[in-house]
Amino acid sequence: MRPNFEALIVIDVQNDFCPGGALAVAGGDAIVPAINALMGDFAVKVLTQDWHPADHASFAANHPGAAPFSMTEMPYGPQVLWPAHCIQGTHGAAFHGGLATDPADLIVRKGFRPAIDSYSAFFENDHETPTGLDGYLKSRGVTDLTLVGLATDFCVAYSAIDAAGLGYTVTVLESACRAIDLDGTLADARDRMRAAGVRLVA
Ligand code: VGL
Ligand code: ZN
Repeated sequence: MRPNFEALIVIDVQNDFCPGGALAVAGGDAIVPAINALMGDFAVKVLTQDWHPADHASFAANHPGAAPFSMTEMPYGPQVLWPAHCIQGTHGAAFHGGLATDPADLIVRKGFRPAIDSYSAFFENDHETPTGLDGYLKSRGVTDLTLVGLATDFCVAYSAIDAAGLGYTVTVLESACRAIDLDGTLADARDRMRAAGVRLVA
């Protein structure tokens, strides 16, 4: 068992990010057995859940004429317009059925404010509005994080970079992650993670 100062953060292992889902990540379901095994190793285990209202501003369908995967400008900066996904209470928003959710200490939902997307488990995309996860981890004395889940180049990378900025020692276990990889976003995210001091482990 790992020491109490280490936490496993499982990012967005939800049906919509798995094959057959609305924003499917290739091989998204293949990481589930490895994540379940890791849950047994860590004393502190947190799951995150992308959790959007149907009128969420990150959905292309809520921008007349906009194509999925096109870009728009939000008050907080550029934003990819996604196919509608992880709508609160739907099957797509539920965790993958094979994921061991019972061992989790905490489930953090994010992206529930209609006007702001939230890739990171720590801050929304305005980089200011906190989710509360930092306070939870610090109050439990956690200093070291291992991140796994979906998608490497969006929610995992944003979470890892924010975590490093908040002072955590951060490892991303890439074998237990899968990427969306829109036109080079994976290579870019790996560079940005490394530059932020995140340790990338195969
Ligand atoms: C994610 C795009 C939109 C993710 C969430 O979990 O990486 N990506 N919402
Ligand atoms: Zn989302």
